[in-house]
Amino acid sequence: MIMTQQSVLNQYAPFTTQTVVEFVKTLSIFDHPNNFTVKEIGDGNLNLVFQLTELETSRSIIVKQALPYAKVVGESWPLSLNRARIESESLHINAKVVPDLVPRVLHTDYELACTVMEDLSDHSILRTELISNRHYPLLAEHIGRYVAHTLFTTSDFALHPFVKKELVQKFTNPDLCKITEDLVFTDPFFDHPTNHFPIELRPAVEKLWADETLLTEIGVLKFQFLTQAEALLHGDLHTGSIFVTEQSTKVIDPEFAFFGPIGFDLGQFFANIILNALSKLAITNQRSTLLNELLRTIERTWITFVQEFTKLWDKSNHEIYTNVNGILPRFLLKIWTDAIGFAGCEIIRRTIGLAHVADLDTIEDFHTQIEIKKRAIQLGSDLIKSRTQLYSLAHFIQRIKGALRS
Ligand code: SR1
Ligand code: MG
Repeated sequence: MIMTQQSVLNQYAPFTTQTVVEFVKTLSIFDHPNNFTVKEIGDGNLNLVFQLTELETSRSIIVKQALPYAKVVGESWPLSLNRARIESESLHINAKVVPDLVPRVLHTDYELACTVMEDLSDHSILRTELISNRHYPLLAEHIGRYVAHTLFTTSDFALHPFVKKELVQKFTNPDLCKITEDLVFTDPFFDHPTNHFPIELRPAVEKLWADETLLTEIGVLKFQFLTQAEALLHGDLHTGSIFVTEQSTKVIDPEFAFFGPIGFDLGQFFANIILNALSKLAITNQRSTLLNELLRTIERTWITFVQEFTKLWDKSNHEIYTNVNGILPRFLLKIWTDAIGFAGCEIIRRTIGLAHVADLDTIEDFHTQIEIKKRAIQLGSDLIKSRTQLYSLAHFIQRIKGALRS
């Protein structure tokens, strides 16, 4: 069916560089909405992303539009457009508690499944920066605060139970959760066609598939992810979902948002820092400085998370049990243990599953890449199985250091 420009603006169709300009002209965002340059810059797995720059002022914005399928696989993997609403509403909720750490939403159109946002092109993607050996000293404090505030304020500790349950309904996100249920918790642990890895890793991967103890623990973690509606998660907090400058951090892309176990966001963040740390084994220059900075980032993130979460617990709680002394330490231990287990799953799936990370895949020397990937698989499995014995930050860091030894 051929759509006219008008019908494109009234009912869903993927934008082109022409129709997205027509759409933006209908909004009152620009003073001179006549001359734009426009580029499609989306390099993620799921969406179209357009950058529009007004020529007179050089002011730019981003229009992100959901496609009705997973771009990384194609139309054979249909996906609901509802994720555009979820992303936009989640950004609005986040902006109430961490306005400096999320992009500003300028407009949302549910029908066209798109969100218009501030352009963050003065920032860089954290993953790319870490691969280029750059360090961001404020990152840990920013992410620790982001996670503590977004999660505490959407949990039962802060919300009236009616409000919380209404939000749980609003953020029920079956398609995107199914991606995580499959790609993070299931496919990598069975011989599934979505997996891909070099043949040289096959023996290490088959060892995982045959490890009943490991599969039991992953089953437990998967059921936690499926059932524990603790707080409104980001749901995909890897280093490609974070933009940075020296001074600023912005967490983008919460389209996977849903009510799940709090440790999941922290676990994904830790895992992606660990994957970057593993990749440093391929370099000799400045290796130990870079590794120390990355381990320190994990430590500072957790410490900030605990400090901020505790402050909120003491002052903004809505739940009588927050006044019972033993509850906070018990709950923090649960978050910690879960985070380590979820980190292990993320490390493994980013090494052998459908969606890899450039940190490992761009290691030039093939033999080194394989050796590092074997360590990633081993560390991921170890973290999942021993998470309940790694009671403290020091235990966790020691375990990571063990995998980083040359
Ligand atoms: C089919 S989507 C693959 C991955 O990309 C997203 O960013 C999520 O991490 C998902 O698992
Ligand atoms: Mg994303």
